Amino acid sequence: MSASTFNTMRHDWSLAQVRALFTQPFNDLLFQAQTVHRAHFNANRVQVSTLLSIKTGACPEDCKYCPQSGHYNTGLAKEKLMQVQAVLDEAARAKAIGATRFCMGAAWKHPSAKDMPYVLKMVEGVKALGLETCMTLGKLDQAQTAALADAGLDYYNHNLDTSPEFYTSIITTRTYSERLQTLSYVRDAGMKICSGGILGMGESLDDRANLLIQLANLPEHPESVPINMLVKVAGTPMENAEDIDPFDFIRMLAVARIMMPQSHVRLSAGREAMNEQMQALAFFAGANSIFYGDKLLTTANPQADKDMLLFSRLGILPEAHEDHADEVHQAAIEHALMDQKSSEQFYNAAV
Ligand code: SAM
Ligand code: DTB
Ligand code: SF4
Repeated sequence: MSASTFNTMRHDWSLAQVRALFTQPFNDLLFQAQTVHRAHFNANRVQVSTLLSIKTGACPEDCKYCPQSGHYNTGLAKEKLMQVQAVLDEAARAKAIGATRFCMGAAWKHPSAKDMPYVLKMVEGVKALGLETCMTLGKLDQAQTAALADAGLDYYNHNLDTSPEFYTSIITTRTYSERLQTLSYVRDAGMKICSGGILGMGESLDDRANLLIQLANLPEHPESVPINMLVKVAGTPMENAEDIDPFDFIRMLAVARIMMPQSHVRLSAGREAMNEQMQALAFFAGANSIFYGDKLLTTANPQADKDMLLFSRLGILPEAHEDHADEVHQAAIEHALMDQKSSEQFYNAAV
């Protein structure tokens, strides 16, 4: 491996090059990914974000993986846009358990003019709590993007989800180029981009490679790259999708880390179906962000205490944020450890 393997920010990846990354022996890939990771990050820090669904269900889009699509009957109770104060209460709770970023998601095709003022108040309020702010509201126009940036939104999450080639088998109500347009508005407005995809929808290795090529070949890499493992929800067309080989999922994280060396790669949805060993391997492959808190948007996520305990056993500390002292994280870890103290003997690498 040359020095340029570790330090160059490339935007010209070819399919052949990315296939070669994916298909090398597992240990070679992980070694390369971990080496790149260490050149850019503290390998023992993981960023923690908490998710909240601020508007749930009855979405007009037809994303085949999604429990919130109005096209499928998943038994999900639909809810209106939450009250601003209720969102701020949840954000304060997330901060108290050690999250540094609060991500608010809405099951919309795009925000409406009537909803925008409330959404902007949520951004301002969450920011005032000293948390980083992230929203995922669907497609944006330029004026909405500018308004969110003015309100202080740090990150906008808008996933490409899969390769351009496979995309039309998954979603027909929004085009790939509309997604790229929204990302370009977000970048132009000066916000950070969070964009990634989902594995386990029946995509090929080339689809995974082409998704990463789309992301890495953007003029600037997304600062945050969520890699989700499909959460199979009954009632969606993907409820019986075949399980992905866990090693192939780890390979995806490792290749994302190598292609976007300075981005946070998030081990996102699907952790409920992963054991601790797999999650540890994911961190070794260069994943350095998780969704933290008992719920994703509508489905379950590992208990916060369980995550802190895993961090502690691995000697990982949550990544600090300028407004967020390490003491908050330490308190969350100690709380998790106290719960375990009398019941188990374990090796705590963090103390
Ligand atoms: N409605 C907005 C949109 O799609 O742009 C924002 C919310 S949407 C739920 C955000 C992302 O969640 C999707 O792009 C998809 O990547 C992810 N997601 C949704 N359902 C999922 C599932 N069952 N498993 C894994 N990821 C999922
Ligand atoms: C992302 O990439 N994953 C998150 C977030 N961005 C918005 C959403 C995961 C949703 C999983 C299914 C659910 O809980 O509804
Ligand atoms: Fe709607 Fe987003 Fe779900 Fe697609 S992923 S159905 S746009 S909530």
